[in-house]
Amino acid sequence: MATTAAAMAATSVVVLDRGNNTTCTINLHGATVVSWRVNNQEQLFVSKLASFDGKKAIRGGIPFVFPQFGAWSFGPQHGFARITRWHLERPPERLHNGDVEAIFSLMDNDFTRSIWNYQFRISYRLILREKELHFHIGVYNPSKELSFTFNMLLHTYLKVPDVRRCQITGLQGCHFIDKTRENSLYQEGREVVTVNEWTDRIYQHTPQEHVITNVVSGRKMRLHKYNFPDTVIWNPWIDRSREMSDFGDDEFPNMLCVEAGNVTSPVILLPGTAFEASQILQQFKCPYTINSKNWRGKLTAFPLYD
Ligand code: TA6
Repeated sequence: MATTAAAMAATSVVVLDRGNNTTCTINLHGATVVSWRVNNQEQLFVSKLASFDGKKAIRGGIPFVFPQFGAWSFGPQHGFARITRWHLERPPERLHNGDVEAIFSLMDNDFTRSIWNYQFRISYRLILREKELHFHIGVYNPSKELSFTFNMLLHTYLKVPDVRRCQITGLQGCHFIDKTRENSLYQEGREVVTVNEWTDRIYQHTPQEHVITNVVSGRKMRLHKYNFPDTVIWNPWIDRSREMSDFGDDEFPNMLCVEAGNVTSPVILLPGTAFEASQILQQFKCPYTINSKNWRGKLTAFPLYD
């Protein structure tokens, strides 16, 4: 029986269910996380015009950018990983502590080699915890002779009630490439970064942690990253929204991209070696507003690991 597009689409979705209306849904198309619900509250933004045709990148959730960030003379913008079907290496499994884990993988194939003629293997392990989502990534170079270089980034679309009320910590003093001003280089002077216009910045050598305030229902999101030296902040505002057919003109106030990645310093992977990186998203409630004098040190009061 021919697999209908709908059946294909249906079988393209993997759900991690931790109970208590806490779930994470991954589309095998790009291994794109398309939903993360904590106690039935969606944490990620997916455009109402997003395409799920198994060809175009999904507009929202967490697309996986590899091996190129941005425009690419050899292939699609942001690489091929987000528009390629991944393999479900290990189906969702409940761990002893109640968390749920699944592993996805992507290897080179005729399509990827037609664009980027290297052997590679990526393993992408997702762990759904009570209020956290963990991402552990391994990139392996199985070649005996050839090294390759790559960018990698998790293009996280956070769902927010009003992006103008969000604040992002951990960028003060960092240099950034401003793609809204001819890619000129600047240094961030603000203790907390806010977004009130078209914003498209590549912050370099950022600290391991950012806290984003006023995400879903006024809570905070902590992004903890390892081996991802850069942080991209993006909101298309109205002008760029109109340029995207898979993004509603009125949707920009409800999303904020905070993207951990290797952008300005590509990774060089020697033959037979591997590279690892990880990200943890933690949703939490904290009585302290970032401006209140006594927040310092309070935001780290929430242990990442029990
Ligand atoms: O990550 C920010 C960015 O590079 C922006 O420049 C903008 O282009 C965005 O990604 C979306 O890119 P896409 O290829 O998904 O339209």
